[in-house]
Amino acid sequence: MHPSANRRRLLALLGAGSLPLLARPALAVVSAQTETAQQDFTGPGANPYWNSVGPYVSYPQKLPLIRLTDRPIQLETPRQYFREVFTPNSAFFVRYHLPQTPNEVDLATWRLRLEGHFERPLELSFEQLIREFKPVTVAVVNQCSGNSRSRLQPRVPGGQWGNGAMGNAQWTGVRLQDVLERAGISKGTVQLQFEGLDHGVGAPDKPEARFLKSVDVGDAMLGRAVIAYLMNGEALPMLNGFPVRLVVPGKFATYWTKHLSFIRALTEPDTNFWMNPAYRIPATAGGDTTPQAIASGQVKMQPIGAVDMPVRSFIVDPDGSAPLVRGLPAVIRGVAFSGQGRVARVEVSTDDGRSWRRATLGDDHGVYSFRGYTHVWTPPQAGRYVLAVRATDSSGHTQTEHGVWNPGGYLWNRIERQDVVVLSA
Ligand SMILES: Nc1nc2c(c(=O)[nH]1)N[C@H]1C(S)=C(S)[C@@H](COP(=O)(O)O)O[C@H]1N2
Ligand SMILES: [Mo]
Repeated sequence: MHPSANRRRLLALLGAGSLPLLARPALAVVSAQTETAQQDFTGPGANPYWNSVGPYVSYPQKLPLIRLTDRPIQLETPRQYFREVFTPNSAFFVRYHLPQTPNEVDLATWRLRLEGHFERPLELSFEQLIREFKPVTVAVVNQCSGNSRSRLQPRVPGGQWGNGAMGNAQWTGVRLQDVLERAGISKGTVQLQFEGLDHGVGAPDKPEARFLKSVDVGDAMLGRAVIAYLMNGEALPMLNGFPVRLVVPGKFATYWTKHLSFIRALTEPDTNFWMNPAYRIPATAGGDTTPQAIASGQVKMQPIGAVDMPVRSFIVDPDGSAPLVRGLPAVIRGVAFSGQGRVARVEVSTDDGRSWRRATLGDDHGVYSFRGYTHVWTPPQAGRYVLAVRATDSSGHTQTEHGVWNPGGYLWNRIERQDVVVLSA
């Protein structure tokens, strides 16, 4: 909608009597931008839209989600599904790199293959995975490295995600370590490579053909990883990796191989496109750099798997779509998480980050899960307010006003904001 149309509607809602308040509100922090209506653009700006802009499209086993691209399939989860701490399977985001993704998998013939430099190369059926290994369940956030990429300034190429390229689920499966022990990693193995059933066109050594991710054998992430066959207590949706996927607590989703069917023990480091140059971040504090530094060619890069996901928090309600009322309590709520430790504290601001109040945390579902929070706020005056939220994790990391920049558009975790209008009763 055109900004001035939005503004007219807003003025109609406020009524003529409130006009002076809108122009000069007592408490609200109003900049030249925020006094006009919300911008109808997802990208950088004072307070961009929460989700990306795109059509709502239904795919098999999915509610209408926001489509970024169709080949490969990329679907973003709309904001309202984060009212729950566990993201419904039917609303869980979808991200692929390759256009040909499986529509069905025959469990009678499907096998998880451990091949390459193992002492006892293995083939495991779905039934063997379920019956022969001890099941574990973990609550873990799956977040795309490029979640919120549309916020970066200057903008970078890649999927222009809003905040909905993430989700939290209870994952049930078997420890990767238990399966690896059965095969026995031979001496001289340097990395393990993971591959699913999706593929593309062209020669098999081209990035368009296969999505391959590898991890050093000594990497601690392998010890935490789970091969999941249930998601929130049900079979995985096809688009989220049926029949099994890798779950890597604390790490970005690029390592969470869907339809996991091949685990390869490699004697040489994997140099394929998806390891290098793709999914690399500057080896700087917070993965932060500048376009100038990148242009100079002096920035050392490393795989994004070298870091754990930074702490983030989100405002789910209020979402700015309806006014609040002066003197009536409103619940500010959302979710927070960190790959670097437990969520220790969530604070809410109703004055654009000038002062902060501690929010009440919801149930603790585990270190790597979303943690819900609520804060009841009774707006004292009519006007326009800017809400903000910031989380701190148990290792002392906290969100700041700084927006990270790197050429891949990864690691965004700036303090989130939401504009709200308060009417007099
Ligand atoms: N087989 C396969 N697994 C994959 C990918 C892929 O393209 N193919 N993409 C990865 C990336 S980058 C992301 S963000 C997550 C997305 O998981 P989801 O589609 O279940 O939300 O899957 C990961 N696992
Ligand atoms: Mo991703």
